[in-house]
Amino acid sequence: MTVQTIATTPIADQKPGTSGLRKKTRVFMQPAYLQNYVQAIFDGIGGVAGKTLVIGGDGRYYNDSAIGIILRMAAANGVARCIVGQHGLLSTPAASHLIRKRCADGGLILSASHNPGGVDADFGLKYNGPNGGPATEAVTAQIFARTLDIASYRILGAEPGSLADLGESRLGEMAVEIVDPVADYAMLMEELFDFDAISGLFNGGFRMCFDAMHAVTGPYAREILEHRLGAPAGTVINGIPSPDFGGGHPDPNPVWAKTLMDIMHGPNAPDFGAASDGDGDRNMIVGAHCYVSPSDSLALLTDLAHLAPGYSGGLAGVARSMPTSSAADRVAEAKGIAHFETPTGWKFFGNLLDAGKVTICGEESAGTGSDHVREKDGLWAVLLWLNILAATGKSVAQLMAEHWERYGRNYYSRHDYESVDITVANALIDNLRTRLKRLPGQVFAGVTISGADEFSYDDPVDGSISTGQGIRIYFEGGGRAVFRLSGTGTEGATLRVYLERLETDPVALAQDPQVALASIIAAADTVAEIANRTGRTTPDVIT
Ligand code: G16
Repeated sequence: MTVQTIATTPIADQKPGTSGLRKKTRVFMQPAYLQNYVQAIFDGIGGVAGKTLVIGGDGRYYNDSAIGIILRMAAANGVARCIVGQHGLLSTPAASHLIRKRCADGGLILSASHNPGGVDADFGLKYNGPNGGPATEAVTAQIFARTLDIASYRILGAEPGSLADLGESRLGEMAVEIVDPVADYAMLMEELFDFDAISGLFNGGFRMCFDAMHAVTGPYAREILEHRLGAPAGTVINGIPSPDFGGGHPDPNPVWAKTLMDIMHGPNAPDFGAASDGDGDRNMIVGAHCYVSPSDSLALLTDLAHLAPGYSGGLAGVARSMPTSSAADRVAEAKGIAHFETPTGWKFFGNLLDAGKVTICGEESAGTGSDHVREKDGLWAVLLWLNILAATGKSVAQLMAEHWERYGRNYYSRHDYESVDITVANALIDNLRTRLKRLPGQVFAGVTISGADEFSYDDPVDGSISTGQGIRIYFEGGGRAVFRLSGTGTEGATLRVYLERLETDPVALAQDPQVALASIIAAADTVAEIANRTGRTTPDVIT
């Protein structure tokens, strides 16, 4: 079997975003596009000769073909072993777990997460390091630098075997091990949670609906919820992964998971609802007639995680991304544990988790996870909620009402303006940036600004500094608006506006967040000149 060295030239747009490289599928399918990026990863991490890599993806269109190319390139670059999920499937948290469990040197995860799949939709690839977590900023920078001076890539002149057959085969000198994508992950969940107590819930008639959104979590949720925990068949809906996610948008939020929201707000609603995204790392939690925002979910899990066996010793600390509400901070303060505020991107939690400074992390973008892996983990969050529901015997609505009574409620919402012209979006952010110092004291839509800055993060573990991580505007009365551009989109720019206000008045804890935040929303729109600059008067997505 011959190793071919193919001459190539740099491709300009291969700068990774918040979580790896995400582009239109047809862009990835262009000659040499994937190959250049894979070779840049291999070179950027210092070569892969003799190493073990975990490979898998969310099953979207082009997943199998891309894995075939990656395997041939891994073999040609001297990789000793590739551990691959059967049919090319691995959820992101399961891949993170496999890297850690098998002491692999890293992994390649093929996913564009919550973005739609299909030949005319999105594709993505990210590299995770030996700790199982997304590449740090430093490693990402090395990979990107390599994309800019790449001159050739190496590929084996032979096709790999079927991804369907469990077991080991060889591709050139390299071992290819096809593994059950679910088994190890399910075992880990059994170690962390009280499966007997959760089974007891289901045996007692507790009803749940889990929407796998035609994505990778389907097989995991069916095995764990229906087979191991005894939830009735049909508890998992949309449970078979499809290359275009059933034509849907596998983003677990009230807009894209509307089917589930309708079920949970309809007559005879189940006790508990949940959804996960394309690659299984995000989660949405909803009780009967009670949606739980990701920020509130993080706060509640921080408060009550000790009820699950895996966390019975308490938490070392909690970390949240800056745009996430500060609800979890108040829980941490009450418990006397550390809390950290990081930039958007799970990669920023890795050092804190590795150093044992935090046990639980979470983001407003529907991500929650713990030190059991180095990725956010959708099903983990669902199981922790189930464990808490079983341990307390309370409903989701009851738990949230009690939480808000004790800690106050951070009304929270994110407004997304999608496919905005990139120049316009950059100008909007630049304009805010240049006005930051002058904003305090100014009044917008009747609300006075009390402070404004741009978030910058000093990593307390490795001392690295990440600047330009979002514009923060604070309002008198305690409200906050954050402005940043998404790093995961593939079309134009997505402007994200994160809105928050703490309410502690016990009689004002049950409002619609859009109503409770109305003055902050108006002030944020006005100060950033959103309508004037983008021509948009309403956001495309409100969560
Ligand atoms: C990724 C990152 C998350 C981030 C989210 C949104 O999630 O892993 O840390 O919060 O993107 O990022 P942005 O606001 O830049 O679009 P995922 O689930 O897409 O991998």
